[in-house]
Amino acid sequence: FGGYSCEDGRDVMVHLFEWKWSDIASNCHRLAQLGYCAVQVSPPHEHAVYANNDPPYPWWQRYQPVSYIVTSRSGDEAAFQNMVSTCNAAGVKIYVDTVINHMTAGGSGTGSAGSSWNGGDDYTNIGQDYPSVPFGPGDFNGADNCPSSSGNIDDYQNVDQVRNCRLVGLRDLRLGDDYPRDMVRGYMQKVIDWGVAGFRIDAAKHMWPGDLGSIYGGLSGSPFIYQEVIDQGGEPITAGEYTSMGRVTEFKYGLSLSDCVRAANGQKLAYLSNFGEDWGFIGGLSAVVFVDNHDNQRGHGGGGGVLTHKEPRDYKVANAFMLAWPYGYPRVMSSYSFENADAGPPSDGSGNTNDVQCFDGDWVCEHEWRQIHNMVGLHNAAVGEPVANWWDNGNMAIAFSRGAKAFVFINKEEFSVTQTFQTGLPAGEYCDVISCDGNLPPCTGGECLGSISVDDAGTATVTISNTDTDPIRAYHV
Ligand code: LAG
Ligand code: CA
Repeated sequence: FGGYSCEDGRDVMVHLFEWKWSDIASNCHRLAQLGYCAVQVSPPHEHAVYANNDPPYPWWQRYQPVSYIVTSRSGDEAAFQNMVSTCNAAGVKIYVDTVINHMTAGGSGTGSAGSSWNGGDDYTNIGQDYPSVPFGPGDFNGADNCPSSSGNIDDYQNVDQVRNCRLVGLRDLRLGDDYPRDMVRGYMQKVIDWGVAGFRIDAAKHMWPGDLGSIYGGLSGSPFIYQEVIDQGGEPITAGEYTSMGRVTEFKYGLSLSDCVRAANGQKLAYLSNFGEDWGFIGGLSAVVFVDNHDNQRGHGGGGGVLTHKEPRDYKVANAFMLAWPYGYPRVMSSYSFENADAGPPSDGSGNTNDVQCFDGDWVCEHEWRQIHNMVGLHNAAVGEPVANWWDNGNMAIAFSRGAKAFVFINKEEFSVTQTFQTGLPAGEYCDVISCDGNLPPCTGGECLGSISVDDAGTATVTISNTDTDPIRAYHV
């Protein structure tokens, strides 16, 4: 399940967080043009609806399943199927965010498809009822296998608690049993049969690897699987326990990269010369990497310390490095703006999500920033090429090539840096894709800084001032 197959020349996924299916469908041709391989979509299953929360309709209600009916805030089953077929026709894969560790919190209500739900008792498995699956009390982990007195996960050093007790009170499915496994497998197979290409497995750390292996093993259609395991060190459960079954999110990557870009916690850009396994990360061919995700950009899910769109200059540097560097399968985040960390997507007063309008002040659309999507182009042009011609000034200025296909220079010093580099590139003229719209002359658009000439020896002289809007230059064949 670790392999992903992209259309030729595309090798990056984008997370269109909280987008409606209709908006994704109408954007898929554009995403293909920008070089994206796949879209991670928000959870499509029926979810709890918290109209009376403050703020109402929080984003995290979608991480509380009510049933596996595909009707959510992003749209109904017909809209979902239309998105999948439209994107497949454009050569863009759909990856589903798959919430199978748990159902809702306590309380009761009506889900996004109109199903009733009841989270039952807070300490025991009395009263749990999800009739549209259906799940009842016997389908949840409980006092027999969850060793905490509250029924919740109180101690992340205790593996049985982490996997059998309730994550922030969410009713924890008994995935050691056949029936709950069959239900979640049925959901996954249903969307595979509609054309879905892969799954992000939410909260994988909270499920036993053997149970997940059993669920995946019953699927037909060879989906791509990547598992969310928040392993930032210091806990008994590690990302490596899951790599034999699929890829795994490498949470150390975005945190470490953000530190290097900010010169925080004793880090610096020069240290990135061996970024990857040497830093204690899982193998690059097992990793999904990202600067930030929907959780940690707002302080959830091991959050804090990562760069986000709220610090655009450094964020572009971090994304440029990620997309230029050959480690892991990169995921670009696409956000909406928020002040309150719980706030749902831009919507009307009844919680109906607005149509996406990039750059309208609500939808941030990082994946449409020239500096980011042009680096997706560089990433795709350099696939398979090793890092070469590494240069650094011992501190906050670095440069490297990807074989003879691409060359990148970053200067986060407080002063201008001019350097004659071995670029690795064939002789010729190249546009800077950070500031220009294309990679070949005539160099136009954006804030285009013009072309560089690479001579017959492969060298070129490049300057980045500390006052440049973006302290990055990037060139590729
Ligand atoms: C994940 N990965 O393991 C998701 O990436 C993450 O976004 C999910 O949590 C989590 N696992 C469960 O699927 C999110 C929010 C939580 C939220 C939860 C359920 O980060 O804050 O909890 O979804 O909606 C919310 C409240 C909690 C409350 C809980 C139960 O924020 O305060 O205890 O609901 O009522
Ligand atoms: Ca669990």
